[in-house]
Amino acid sequence: MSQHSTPNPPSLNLRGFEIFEGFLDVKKQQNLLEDLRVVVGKAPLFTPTMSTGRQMSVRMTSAGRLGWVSDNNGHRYQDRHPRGMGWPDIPKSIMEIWNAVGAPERTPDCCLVNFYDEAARMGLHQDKDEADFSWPVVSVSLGDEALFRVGNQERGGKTESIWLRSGDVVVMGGEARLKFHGVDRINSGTSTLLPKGGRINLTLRVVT
Ligand SMILES: O=C(O)CCC(=O)C(=O)O
Ligand SMILES: [Mn+2]
Repeated sequence: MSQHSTPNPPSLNLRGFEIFEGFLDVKKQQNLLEDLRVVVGKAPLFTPTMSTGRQMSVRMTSAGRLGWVSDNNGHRYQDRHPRGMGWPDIPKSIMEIWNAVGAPERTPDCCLVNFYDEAARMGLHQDKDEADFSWPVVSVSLGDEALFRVGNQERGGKTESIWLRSGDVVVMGGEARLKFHGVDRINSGTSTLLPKGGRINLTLRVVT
């Protein structure tokens, strides 16, 4: 297929996290945003609750066969939005990213869509709700830049951080797949992609 013939641009490696800076040009970012508006129109953003009972500061929704939810019953993937509708299909524009840097031989089950306003953050965590950690998670950043922190396979120890900007793509695979990661903060006003500011992060995941 044609997507295999295009070599990927050079990437940075931070503890196994493969970072493709500027992977998406502005036109592609705008197209993605248009496709995401359709997704959010069908499956509105909601505020998840953590197992501690506290609300998360990010709002989220999903596309794909399965979506990630977190409420008083814990966190899991399920085939319905909390309001009962099915999740919309993963847009082609997003699948192209997966096929270029992820694992084109397998279709991801979920595209988690996180929206960060200027006060939102995401604590250090591992992505462990999936059945097979040999598949990578592919992350796409849009909008304001975010301080992305990466740690180790176990909680604790030294961490390092890097600013992720609009159009950057991160592949969390191999030794990075189970490493702790999170978002310390958003640097608001650093991108004009989203008219009202903020940041969108997409993560593509093979779940089953
Ligand atoms: O927003 C990000 O860059 C990371 C998001 C993330 O780790 C997650 O949704 O599990
Ligand atoms: Mn994660």
